[in-house]
Amino acid sequence: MVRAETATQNTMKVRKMASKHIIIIGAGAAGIRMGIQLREMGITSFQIVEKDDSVGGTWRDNTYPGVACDVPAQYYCYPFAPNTTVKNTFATGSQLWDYFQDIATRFEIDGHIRFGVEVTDAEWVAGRWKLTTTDGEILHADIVIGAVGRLRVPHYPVIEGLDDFGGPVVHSARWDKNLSLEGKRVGVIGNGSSAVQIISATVDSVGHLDVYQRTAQWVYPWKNKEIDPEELERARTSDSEAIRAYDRARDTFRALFEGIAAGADAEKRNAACVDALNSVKDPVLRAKLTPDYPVGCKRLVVSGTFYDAIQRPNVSVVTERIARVEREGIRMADGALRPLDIIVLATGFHADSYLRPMRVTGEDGMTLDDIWSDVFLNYNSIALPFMPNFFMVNGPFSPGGSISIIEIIETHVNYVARLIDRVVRDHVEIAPKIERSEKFVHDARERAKKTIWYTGGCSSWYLDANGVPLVNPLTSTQLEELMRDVVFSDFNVRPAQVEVAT
Ligand code: NA7
Repeated sequence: MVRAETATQNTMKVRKMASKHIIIIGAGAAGIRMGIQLREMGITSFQIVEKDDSVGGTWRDNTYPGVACDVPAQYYCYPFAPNTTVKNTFATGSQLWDYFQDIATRFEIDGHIRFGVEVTDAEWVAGRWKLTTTDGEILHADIVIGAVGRLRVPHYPVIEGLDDFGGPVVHSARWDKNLSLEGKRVGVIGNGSSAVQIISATVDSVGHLDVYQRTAQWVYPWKNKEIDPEELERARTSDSEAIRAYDRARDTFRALFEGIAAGADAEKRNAACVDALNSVKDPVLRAKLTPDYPVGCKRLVVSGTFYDAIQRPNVSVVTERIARVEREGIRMADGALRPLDIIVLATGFHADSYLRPMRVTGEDGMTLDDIWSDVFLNYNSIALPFMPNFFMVNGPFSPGGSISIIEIIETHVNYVARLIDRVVRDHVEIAPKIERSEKFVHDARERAKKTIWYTGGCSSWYLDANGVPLVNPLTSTQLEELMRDVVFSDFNVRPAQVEVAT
């Protein structure tokens, strides 16, 4: 096993840490990674509270047919714990769920987790955080880390009559494992990454598939190939080979997608998408599937199977506007009724939820809603003004879309670890200065306005209510650069109000 690199190797420096209690909210990829980091720092006085009954976050929640990660498996893993078990380019959702469960056990995180504990409120009271759970339990912590994930809260479309439908209605992120699509007339609303995976995985077994497409999507045709078994074996038996495999997969991914936001290196990427689209033989269908915005404006869908699936005779791409849902099916704006047995809502997530619906109240009674009423004020996506000793992983203006989320988590966790080190070592309270937070947000927004996400003229989950990206168009190298050094002068640092327990 490759050892985790940590920001704080010197355990002498952190001798007071046992006296600080830390609560991490969420046992997904970010929460587990934060726990590993704390243990590496010699901190064991932490607890991870998880609302559900197992670890794994998004890979526990998303169990729809065909669910897979479209970042190569050899790269979508912690760099110190390479995934050497997945045999194909892309891991399935359940393989990733297994991976994170295994990590939690191997790195002795399991014992720190309390399952079935959902935090509704976090309040800063006299120098400590007071957390309230859905059960009314009160928890106290000196430091809190929100590791709640990003695409977490499902977006349910507002469509008249949806509740009146005679059959099952299921959201892609809340799949019913007992639901069989075999031989059924299935309507999939949406055609993003989740829908495309569902369509490819179910086209052979459903009776008929209606794909209700509001906006055509670009699809990058990356085939899910088997990894050379000899290469896999080498990675399994040698740490250095495993790291090499990780590096190769990372470099391939970066070369393909890292330039998307800036519109860089677009020629090959665009040509691959256009070629894939041109594999659609029927000109009418091809026209329906042709986007009217540039490649990369929306999060690029990755699929080596979609165009084959969508051309099957039992699939209809429906572009007419949905008027309402009725007991028998979906009524279109042109008056036609499309009879259905099952409706699948592959309609995405509220990508701007972040910590919410949890309520957070910091100094001077300032709430999360107060500081996020205009823009999502925060510092480096990991800290919030007015919220001392409260940190986030993957907060607003984190990069995304064309970087592996695991790599972002790695960088954020290392940064947060250095703040925690300071809090514990010097027994202080620490929160970012308002003006430095404003500068971070201003810079991120201005940078984002130069990207294809903004200039491309499409709508997507990248954008806030004003149409400005909430996603930071940083490459992984730029993110590392931004977060290499903790600039403590950007923070208000003052002695802790609470005595150090000895
Ligand atoms: P996405 O990418 O947000 O896609 C949601 C899809 O649902 C998209 O095609 C939307 O159309 C469609 N949608 C949403 N609301 C409606 C309504 N009311 N009517 C019709 N169609 C609707 O979510 P995914 O779950 O596929 O993927 C999320 C991310 O997960 C993905 O980007 C990867 O990073 C992994 P629209 O394009 O808005 O017209």
